[in-house]
Amino acid sequence: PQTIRLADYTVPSYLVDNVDLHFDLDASTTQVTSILNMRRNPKGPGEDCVLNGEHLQLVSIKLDGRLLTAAEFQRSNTQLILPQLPEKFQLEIVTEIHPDQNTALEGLYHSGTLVCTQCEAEGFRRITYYPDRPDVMAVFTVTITADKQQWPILLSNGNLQEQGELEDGRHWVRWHDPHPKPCYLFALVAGDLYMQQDSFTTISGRDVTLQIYVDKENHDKCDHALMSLKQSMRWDEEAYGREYDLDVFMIVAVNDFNMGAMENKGLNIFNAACVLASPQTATDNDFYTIQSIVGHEYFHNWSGNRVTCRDWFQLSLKEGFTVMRDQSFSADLNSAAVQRIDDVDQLRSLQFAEDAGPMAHPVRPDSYIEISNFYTVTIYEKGAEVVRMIKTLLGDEGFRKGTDLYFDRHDGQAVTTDDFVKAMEEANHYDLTQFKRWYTQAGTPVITAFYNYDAIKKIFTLTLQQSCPATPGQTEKQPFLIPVAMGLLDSAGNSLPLQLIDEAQPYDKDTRVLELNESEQTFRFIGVEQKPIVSLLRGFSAPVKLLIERDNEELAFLMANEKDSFNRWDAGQSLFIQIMLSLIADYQQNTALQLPEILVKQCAAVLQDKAADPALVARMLTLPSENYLAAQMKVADVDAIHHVRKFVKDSLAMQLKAQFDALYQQHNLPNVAYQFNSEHMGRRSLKNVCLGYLMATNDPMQTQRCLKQMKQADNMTDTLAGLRLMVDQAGIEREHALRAFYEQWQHDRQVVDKWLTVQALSSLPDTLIRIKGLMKHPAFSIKNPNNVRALIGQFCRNNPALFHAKDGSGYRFLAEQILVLDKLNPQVASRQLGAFNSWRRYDEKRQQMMREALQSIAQQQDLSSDVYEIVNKYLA
Ligand code: HT7
Ligand code: ZN
Repeated sequence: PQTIRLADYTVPSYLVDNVDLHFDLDASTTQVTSILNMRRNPKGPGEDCVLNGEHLQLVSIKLDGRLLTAAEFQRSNTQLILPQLPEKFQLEIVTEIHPDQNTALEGLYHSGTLVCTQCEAEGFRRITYYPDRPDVMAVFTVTITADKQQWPILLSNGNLQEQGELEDGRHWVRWHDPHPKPCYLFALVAGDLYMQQDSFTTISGRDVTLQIYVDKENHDKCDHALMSLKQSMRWDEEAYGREYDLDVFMIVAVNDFNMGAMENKGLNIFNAACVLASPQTATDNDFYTIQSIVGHEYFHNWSGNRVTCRDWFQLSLKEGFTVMRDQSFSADLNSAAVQRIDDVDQLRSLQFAEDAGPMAHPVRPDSYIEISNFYTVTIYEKGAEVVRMIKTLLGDEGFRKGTDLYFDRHDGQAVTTDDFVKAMEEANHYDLTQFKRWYTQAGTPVITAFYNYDAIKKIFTLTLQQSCPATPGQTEKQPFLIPVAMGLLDSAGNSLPLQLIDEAQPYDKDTRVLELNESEQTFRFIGVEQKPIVSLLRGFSAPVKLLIERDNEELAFLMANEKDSFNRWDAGQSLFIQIMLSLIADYQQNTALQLPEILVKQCAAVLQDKAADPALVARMLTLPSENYLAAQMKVADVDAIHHVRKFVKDSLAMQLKAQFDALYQQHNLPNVAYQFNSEHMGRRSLKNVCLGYLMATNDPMQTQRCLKQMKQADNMTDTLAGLRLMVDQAGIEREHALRAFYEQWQHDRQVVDKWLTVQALSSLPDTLIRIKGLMKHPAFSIKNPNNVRALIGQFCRNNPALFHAKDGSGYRFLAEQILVLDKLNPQVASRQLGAFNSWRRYDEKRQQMMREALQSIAQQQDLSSDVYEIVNKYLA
């Protein structure tokens, strides 16, 4: 496979003004006729017109109405090259494709009884020959002809223009999208679906029809997505001044989908798991995720569709910015503090690991082999942090000025991250030259903080040093511009002044953003009346690791007194980690474990804080994951981590049993009907965290309570929380609970996936054997990405103690599955490889077994470019 480099980018040689697509739909052979009105790009580099095309059967090509002979073009497995073309011309290309054989789920494919498309990033080339690159934007008109009984609903982008009946039981529709778009935003759906409709009046008074299409049995699970869509449309008007621009906005739910959802213009296609929700079948987390994904895809209408990417190296231009937008949306609609904690938790567990591993890449990568491998947490989540830092530096108003300029200046264009930054700079007269290193340098910067207090001069001196570890292909890093939001606290937890030594006026806020732009910088604060406790990176103002020496008492103080709720939570997490790492060292030296009293005291205080938001309390009481603890160690000791984490949980449970019990009862409201709102979600999450601790006491009464909760619950959040806890206890009650759950929910795909996941995450030693058994169960299909992620993916990523079993069985299992998957669906196969990302951080024996597993994959002939790229980068 070939490496594609940003440095080799050239503008397209030919442009497409408009395209007329005709689909004669048939599940086994669909004929696609594409009429392209094209012209030479005066700025283009080449004479030949190169069209991409893969897995296509070419039927005919006409140039300005004349049928071309085979001698007049060249064709390979991936391209169609037409030499000697006039300045302006029309091409008519007829191809045949086979949706029912398409297990890769790219291009046009079958999912159950419907047919749909997925074109991002490079799927359109599996439909017809076309310049499949985002900087070729065209106006699309799409005509679909299909059997009416089989596919009564025929959808594509834009507005419905015409439709009609044909004699042979077929019908046709024509869709027109007036907004020029790259072909990755093309979509088509044909199915026999239920449709729920609503409407939205935009800020300028235009009525937009909203439609959600789902399998008929899911007719009662559309309300939440529809509500989320309306919330998103209003929010984008209010927060960014962006209005919707077509007569209709459609969402279709499909069961077989490689990712979460896709922002095709006017016709979003969603993984069914990211749309369908009812209290009985979806957890609070599902409801929350659906709201944020519906928002994310809708926000792409401006950040991605109206203004798109020039090339795929600019992917974060749309993804990072849109994630940042969806995070703000969720924060505005729910709890901003909880949103920030969850976002950062995810970033630190997943993106920091990517940045520290063999696939580390900048937010704007320099090269790739397979672009599908770059839909990463770095592009999405770190990309969002980069945009967020721009907002922090410019302030809310300045940022809005920048986005207004960006959208207005580049509407209808395909642009770069540099264009985005330039709009921010010009709208604010602010130089972001150094800041742009966040786009080009990979790796997680480390800030080390030192401080000193001069009690006589009342001066507090803070020294910050920054460095960034080497990453593949980048050994030396230049200093970043890092916004460090900070504050100073006195011994009672009150804010101290933040006036710097060279400033004439006192600083008037409790938090100030320091701009760290050198390898080392010192900040002197004057008028500090007592020795302060410094709080750094409030709200996690930059995606960095912070090293600051604090003893347990100082962390406990911050946990109790810090003003910023993110940093309060973070201090608690640091306290857990500091204590757990020290217990791990004890365990490794066979020293008896003893839980420090301060941790029990702090957790008790959190449990007793009547004024606190239950959602925050739930997060304060949640221990860092085994994976995150592993990432804090030089050599990850799987067994010690597992043992110590369990020891801490069990000990807290035993010592604070009465408090957990009281809080469980306070927040368990069996007679109150389910509501999706922050208050109720928070109460449920806290109650279920308490139940988790109570189950750790091994008291049979708690097992009964857990079973009772499952039985009485009117919602999936409480049912599943109970089942999750039950599967960790061997015995007849566990088997009974699992069987009853499956019997009740076997007809619901999303719930069955949850049933697979709870079993994949079980800590019982026979889990892998059971997983292999479940793979033969009628509920599981290796061709369905959701099934694969729910069972194989969850086991390999989130059950570290068993995936990293000493005998290497987890590693061999994953390698075998990847080889099977690669033949069916390369994108899903290469994603699963991610479980080996940190393989070099384990002990020698495990490293050797993981190397062997990776080599067994690398040695296979005919690997997809997806798996080839990842496995070779891991082994390099
Ligand atoms: N922009 C969408 C990306 C996507 C995708 C990429 C590769 C293969 C399949 C895919 N399905 C969707 C989703 C988003 O970020 O909004
Ligand atoms: Zn996106």
